[in-house]
Amino acid sequence: MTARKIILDCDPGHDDAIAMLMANASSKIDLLGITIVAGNQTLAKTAHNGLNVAQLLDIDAKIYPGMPQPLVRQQVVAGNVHGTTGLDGPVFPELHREAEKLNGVQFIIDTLMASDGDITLVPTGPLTNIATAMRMEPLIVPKIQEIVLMGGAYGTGNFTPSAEFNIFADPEAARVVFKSGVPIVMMGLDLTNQTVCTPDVIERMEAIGNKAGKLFGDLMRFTLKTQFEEFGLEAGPIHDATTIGYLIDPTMFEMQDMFVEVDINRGPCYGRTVCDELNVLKQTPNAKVGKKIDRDKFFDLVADCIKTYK
Ligand SMILES: [Ca+2]
Repeated sequence: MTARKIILDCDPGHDDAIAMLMANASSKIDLLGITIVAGNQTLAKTAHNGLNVAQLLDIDAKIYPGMPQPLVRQQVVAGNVHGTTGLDGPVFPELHREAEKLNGVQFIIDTLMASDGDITLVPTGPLTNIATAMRMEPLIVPKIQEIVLMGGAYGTGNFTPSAEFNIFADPEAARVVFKSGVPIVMMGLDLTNQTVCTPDVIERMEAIGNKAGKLFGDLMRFTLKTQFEEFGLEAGPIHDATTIGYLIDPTMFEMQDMFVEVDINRGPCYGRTVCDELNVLKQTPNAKVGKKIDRDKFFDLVADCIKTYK
């Protein structure tokens, strides 16, 4: 089997960092580049965090910062979950790695246009970079093999009662992406909240005894605290890493085809992914929506990825 070519588009972010770790580790994934978007924190901070993680884990893929602001709405960040740096918890050595000069949006366009239609986009932050790329160069749309994203929910949101953070942070961009016609895999909160990383999981990963295991522990020990304080969750889910898990082993997941639309009305449902779970609208589905994940297999996979590091 040839490795799946991907561009990871992220806003690191604790769970983004685990997605980077796994994407770099797996022989089933060919990580072509990492584009960064504003989201959990400002672009300056998410880019800095991405570089820190890449340097610590010796990730060869280049880092391309993209859009610093959402398309239309005023910027919101998730300091409540990820802290003031956007990646509170780990202490990183002095940063020597530098970001690329080429804008992340242009990297996405150039890479897709030069491709044979065999590249998957993996967004784990707001969809600003992806929507901007689609608007700047519509010819990329049929070139995208699939978009495997973390965002949204068919049940309850986590930033408003209706909306999940990534979608709420740029609902207009999300609407562009969901209407693009590109096949979408949506890992929403309904699925990702099943990946709660309890203390026994943290101890298991740390016991692997390498820098990746230590990073995992430093990250997830911080989110243990914030997830309990903010959401009453027993520990932090690793939302974003489910996208990489799906690309490595889709058999761990139970999915359902649904028609999904993003609400951009400025009412209480702003940023909601309206998912037609019962197919009452009789529309052609535009997304495979995650419903269940085999948590044990998922954490076995995370451990396997961590073990590939020195
Ligand atoms: Ca993220």
